[in-house]
Amino acid sequence: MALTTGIVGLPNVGKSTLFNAITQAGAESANYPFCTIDPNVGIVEVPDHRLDKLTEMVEPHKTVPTAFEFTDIAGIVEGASKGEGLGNKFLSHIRQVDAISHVVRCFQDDNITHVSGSVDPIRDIQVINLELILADLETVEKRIGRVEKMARQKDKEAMAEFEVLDKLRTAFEEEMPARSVELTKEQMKIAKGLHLLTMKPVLYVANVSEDELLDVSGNEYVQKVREFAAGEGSEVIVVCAKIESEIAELDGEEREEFLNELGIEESGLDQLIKAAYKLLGLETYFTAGKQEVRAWTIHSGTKAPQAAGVIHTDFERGFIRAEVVAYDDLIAAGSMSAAKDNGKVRLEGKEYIVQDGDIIHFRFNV
Ligand SMILES: Nc1nc2c(ncn2[C@@H]2O[C@H](COP(=O)(O)OP(=O)(O)O)[C@@H](O)[C@H]2O)c(=O)[nH]1
Ligand SMILES: [Mg+2]
Repeated sequence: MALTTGIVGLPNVGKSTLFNAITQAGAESANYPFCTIDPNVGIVEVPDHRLDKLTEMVEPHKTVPTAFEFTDIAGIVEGASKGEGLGNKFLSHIRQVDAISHVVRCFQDDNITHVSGSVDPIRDIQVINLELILADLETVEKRIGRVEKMARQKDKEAMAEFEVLDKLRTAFEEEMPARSVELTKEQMKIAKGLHLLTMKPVLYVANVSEDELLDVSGNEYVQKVREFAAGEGSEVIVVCAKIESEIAELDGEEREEFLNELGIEESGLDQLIKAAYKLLGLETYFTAGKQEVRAWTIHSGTKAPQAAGVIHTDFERGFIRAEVVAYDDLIAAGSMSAAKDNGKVRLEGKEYIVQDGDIIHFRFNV
């Protein structure tokens, strides 16, 4: 399961700088055979302090965090959906991602040209969003062309679909994204089938200057982005792409020291990764043995056999049961055997919904 977040934004807002920080911080790709090999794709490990704690407790030979991908998607400029700039190649790239990180320029730097001549994050956001909306409008209109006639002839399915398409079209004509449209569960299913760009969840990444990172209260651009995002129910995180690329070059203690010097607790990149993980509705469970302590990614609400399937399809096919202990219970007990003695290790079956932080041992038979 390779989950991908696409980095979008106007030219010169700091996408590649941020992306380079991502690849610098880079995960060891050998651990993630399912990930794409592509110069525009960076694999990141998801920071998780629980994994460190489990490693301390179990002392395994190897510790493997869970990971997902960021893709640097260049080429969106005003008119891009109509073929300006690199044209609409970016559309197919965005279609493939699960979520969008939208980088917005909130830094002043006269040496760095802004495509529209001035820093104005809301205008920038709207330029990008409009290109995506126009692309979606085209998708919806094409589809309407197919189902409208059938809907008029009172075909039940076509009528239901037409209703959804019409709602979406109205929203797009008002320059609103698909994710802002209220749909019932059934309608959502229909809408999902259209693979719309503006249905994907968005995280706004406000790129601020070096000297503002610690205290952004004076940065009115960031305030505006926050207000805008709140209006559509999206999250904002603040980074300084330039500093991120410096942080990413360091590791271990050096990195800690540099963060301390800067007076920040967590790098913007780590915040971005965590926010994107949450945005995608993802959770983590762990396996913990002497060979390996490892984090695995699932969608929240996943049942035990499917969670096992993330490790190997055989685990899902031959699933018998899961031995589960909650993270807090295991840490409180101090060891797996103590947790067992305390009755904290449960036997769960096929219908068990895996909880974030569960440590699981799967029993299977193939
Ligand atoms: N001062 C400053 N410059 C930055 C920052 N982030 C990016 N830049 C500069 O802006 C220019 C464009 O950045 P780039 O990442 O290539 O933008 P992209 O076109 O969105 O990929 C480069 O010269 C970067 O060094 C930042 O946080 N502060
Ligand atoms: Mg770039």
